[in-house]
Amino acid sequence: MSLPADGTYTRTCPLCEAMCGLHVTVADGEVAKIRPNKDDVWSQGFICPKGTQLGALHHDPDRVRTPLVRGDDGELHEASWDEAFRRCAEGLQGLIQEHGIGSVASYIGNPTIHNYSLSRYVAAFAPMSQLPVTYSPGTVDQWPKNVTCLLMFGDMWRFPVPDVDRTNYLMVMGANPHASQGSLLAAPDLLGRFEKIVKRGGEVIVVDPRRTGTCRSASEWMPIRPAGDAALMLAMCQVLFAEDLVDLGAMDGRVNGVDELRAFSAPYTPERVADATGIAADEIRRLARDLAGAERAAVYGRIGLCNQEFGTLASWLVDVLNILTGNFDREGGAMFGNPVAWSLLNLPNPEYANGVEFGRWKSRVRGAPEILGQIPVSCMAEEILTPGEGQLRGLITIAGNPAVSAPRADQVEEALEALEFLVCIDNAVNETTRHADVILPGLSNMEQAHFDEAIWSWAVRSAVKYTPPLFDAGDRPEEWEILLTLAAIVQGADPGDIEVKALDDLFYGGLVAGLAQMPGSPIEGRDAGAIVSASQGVGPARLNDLQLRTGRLGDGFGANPDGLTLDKLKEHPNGLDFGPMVPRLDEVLRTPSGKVELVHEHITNDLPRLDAWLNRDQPGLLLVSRRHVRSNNSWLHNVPGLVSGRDRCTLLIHPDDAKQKGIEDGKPTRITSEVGSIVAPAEVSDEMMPGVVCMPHGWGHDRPGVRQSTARDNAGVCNNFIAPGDFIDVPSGNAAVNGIPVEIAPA
Ligand SMILES: Nc1nc2c(c(=O)[nH]1)N[C@H]1C(S)=C(S)[C@@H](COP(=O)(O)OP(=O)(O)OC[C@H]3O[C@@H](n4cnc5c(=O)[nH]c(N)nc54)[C@H](O)[C@@H]3O)O[C@H]1N2
Ligand SMILES: Nc1nc2c(c(=O)[nH]1)N[C@H]1C(S)=C(S)[C@@H](COP(=O)(O)OP(=O)(O)OC[C@H]3O[C@@H](n4cnc5c(=O)[nH]c(N)nc54)[C@H](O)[C@@H]3O)O[C@H]1N2
Ligand code: SF4
Ligand SMILES: [Mo]
Repeated sequence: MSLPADGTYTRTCPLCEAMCGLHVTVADGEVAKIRPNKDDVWSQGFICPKGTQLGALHHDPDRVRTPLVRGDDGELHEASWDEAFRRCAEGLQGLIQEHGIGSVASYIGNPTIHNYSLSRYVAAFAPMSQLPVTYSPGTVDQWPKNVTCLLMFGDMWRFPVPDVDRTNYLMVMGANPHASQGSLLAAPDLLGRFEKIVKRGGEVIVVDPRRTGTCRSASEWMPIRPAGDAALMLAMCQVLFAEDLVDLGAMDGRVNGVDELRAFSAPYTPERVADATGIAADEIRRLARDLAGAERAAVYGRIGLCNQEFGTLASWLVDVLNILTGNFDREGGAMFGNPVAWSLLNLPNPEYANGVEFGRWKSRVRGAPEILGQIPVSCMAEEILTPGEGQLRGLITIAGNPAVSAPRADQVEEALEALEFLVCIDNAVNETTRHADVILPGLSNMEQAHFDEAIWSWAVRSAVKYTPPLFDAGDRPEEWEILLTLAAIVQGADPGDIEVKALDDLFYGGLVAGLAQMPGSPIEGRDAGAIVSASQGVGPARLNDLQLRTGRLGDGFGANPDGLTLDKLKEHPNGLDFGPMVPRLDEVLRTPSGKVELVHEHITNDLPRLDAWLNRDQPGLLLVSRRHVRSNNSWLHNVPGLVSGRDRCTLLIHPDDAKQKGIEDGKPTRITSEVGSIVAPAEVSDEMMPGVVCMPHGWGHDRPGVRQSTARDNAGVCNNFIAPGDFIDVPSGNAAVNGIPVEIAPA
C-alpha cells in the first residue's frame, strides 16, 4: 500500500448534510491537520469541529480494518476476506435453507446516505438479495415527511426546502441547526444564513421546547409543548381561512383540496389548542398573520416534528402553511432543490404507478402495517424474540447501530444476542456489532471517493463536487463489492464462485435498461445498450458518472457534448456552483392528478387521534431528545478531540421542575418511563421550558465487548432504553422518541 505524498488535499466532509469543503494536510503519511477550504464554491470556508477530526477517525486504532469472525471461544478474531465470506455463506444459507428467506432481514443505518459506495449500492443489494424485509432508522427519523411528500407531491424523497438565502420570515420548528448543521436542508453555515435574515430586517422564529443554540441566531424563541406542533399549525390554518389571509399566489390552480382543508382546520381555533400547545391564542394569531403578511416566508420543520406523536400531521402542515400563504415553489419560500446529478431515490417508484397503497403487508407479531415498504424499526426486536413461523433469525446490518439508536434499545440488545446469525458491515466493534458472527469492515472515508448521492436534492444551491480517495486501501474490497457479494450469498452462491464485476454489470445494465423504458426517468427513450457501452469505470464511479452525464447539465452521452461528465468535474476540485434554487414544481410533481394534493385521507384520518390528545389530561414531565455539534448519532464518541470537556450526556431540566422534584445540578438523577429507567447527571437550566426534560441520544458505550476505548471512557447512558417501542406516529409508523412521559427523582 502506498501512502499519499506530503501535501494539502481538497476533500468534502462526509459527516453531515453541510458537505463542507476541507483542506487536508498530509505529512509523513498521516493526516497532520484539517482546515476549511475557503475556495470551496459551496461551503466557502465554513467548517464545524467534527470536520477537523476526520484524520483521527481515519487513524483511529480501534477502527476495524480486517474482517472479524466469531471463533469457537466465543470471541471475535481477525480473518481473511475469503474466510469471512465463507462464514457468511454458512450462516445465512443455513438459515435460509431451513427457514426460508424471510428468516433473514437487513437493517440499513444512517451513514449509508453519506457513503460513496453504500448510498448507491443499497439500491442493488435489496433487489439482488431479495430479502423481503428492510429495517432502517428512517422510521425513527423522517418517515412522516416521506409519507407526506409522497402523498402531496408524488415523490417520497422530494422535500421542499426553505429558501433561507432569500426569505424574510422563517419559522424553524423542531430543528436545531446549531447542533445538526441542517437536516433535509443542505446549507453550510445555516446559522450564519439565519443571522443574515435577521440582519436584513427579517424574522427567524424558533418553535422548540428548548431554547437551543439556534435561538441565538434567531429573532425569537417560541416554546411549545412536545407534540403540540400539529395543533398549532392547524390553528394557524384556521386563522388564515377565518381572516381571509389565504393567498395561493403562483400555486393558484395547481392545488387540490383547499376547501376540504378549510373544513378540516375550522374546529382548531387558537383558543382550543392554546393550553395543550402552551402557546397563547393571541400568539398563534400573530404567527399566522405575520406568516401571511411577510413578503417572502417559509416554514421549516425537522426531526422534532417527525419523531414525535403527530409526526405525519405536523410534517404535512409545514407544507400546507407554505402553500396557503403563497410561499410555495417561489423564491424566498419553500422550493425544491435542483441537483446537477439525479439521485436513485428520486426515480419514479413503479410500485405506486397505480396510486399509493399502505398496509400491503403487516408485521408478524404486532400486525404493524407496512408504510412505504417498511415496518417500524421498533418491531425488529419482537420479530427476533417471538418464536413461531416466520421468526426473524438472521440479520445483516449495514452502517447502523440499533442497539443504541432504536427505541427499546434494551430489547434490541437482547434480540441481537438471541439471533442465530448476525453480519455487520461496519468499521467498529460497538454496541450492535459486538453481537456479530461476522464483521465486514468498509473503507474509511479517506480511502474512498466522495460525491453525495441524494443530499443535493434538498440543497439550497445547485452545486456539485467530487472528492477522489486520499489513502490507498490496498486490496481491501469497497463496500459496494461487499454488498454485491453478500447479496449473491443470500441468493445461495458459493463465495468462491462470485464474480463481483459480472454482478455489477448485471445491476448497471439492468438499471440503465429499466430507466430507458421508465416514463419520466432521466434517460427515458434513450438507447440503453449505447449508454452502457459508452459508460466508464465500475461500481459507484460508473453510476455517479451516469447520474451526472444524464443529469440536467450532463453531456447526455453525446447529446450535449459540452456538458458535464465525472472526468470534467474532477478538473474542479473546489466544485461548481450553478446558482440558487428555481421554481420547478412542474418538473418535480408526480401525483396522478398532476396537482399538489393538499389533503389526503391517510393523513386527515389521523385527526381524531389529535383530538383525543387535545382533550386528554396532559401528563407531568415529557422527555425530548437533543443533538450536539461534536457528536454524530452514536458513532463519534471514540474520537478524543470530540468527547473532551465536560459530560454532555446530561438530563436538562428547568430550575422550577428541579426544585419541585428535589433535583440538584450535577447530581445523578433517575429518569423513569413506562418501560424502564436510567440514571444521568442533571443539568439544571432555564433553556428548557418547564415541564420538559431533555437527553441526547447515541450514548451508553460501557457494554461488555465494545472495542472503543475512548467511547468506553466517555460512555454516557442510552436514552433509548426508556423509549417505548409502541409509542409511534400512526400514519407513518415512525417512532415517537420525543414527548415521552417520564418521572424524575434523585438517584
Ligand atoms: N452534530 C450532529 N449533527 C447531526 C446529527 C448528530 O447526531 N449530531 N445527526 C444527523 C441526523 S441523523 C439528523 S436526522 C439531523 C437532525 O437534525 P435536527 O432536526 O436539526 O435535529 P436536532 O438537533 O435533534 O433538533 C431537534 C429539535 O427538536 C426539538 N423538539 C423535540 N420535540 C419537539 C416537539 O415536539 N416539537 C418541536 N417543535 N420541537 C421539538 C428538540 O428540542 C431539538 O431542539 O441531524 C444530523 N446532523
Ligand atoms: N432517542 C432518539 N433516538 C434516535 C434519534 C433521536 O433524535 N432521539 N435520532 C434517530 C435518527 S435521526 C437516526 S438517523 C438514527 C441513527 O441510527 P443508526 O444509523 O442505527 O445509528 P448510527 O449511530 O448512525 O450508527 C452508525 C453506524 O455506522 C457505522 N459507520 C459509520 N460510518 C460508516 C461507513 O462509512 N461504513 C460502514 N459500513 N459503517 C459506518 C458506525 O460504526 C455505527 O455502527 O438514530 C435515531 N435514534
Ligand atoms: S458541518 Fe461539520 S460535520 Fe457537517 S459537513 Fe461541515 S465539517 Fe462536516
Ligand atoms: Mo437521522
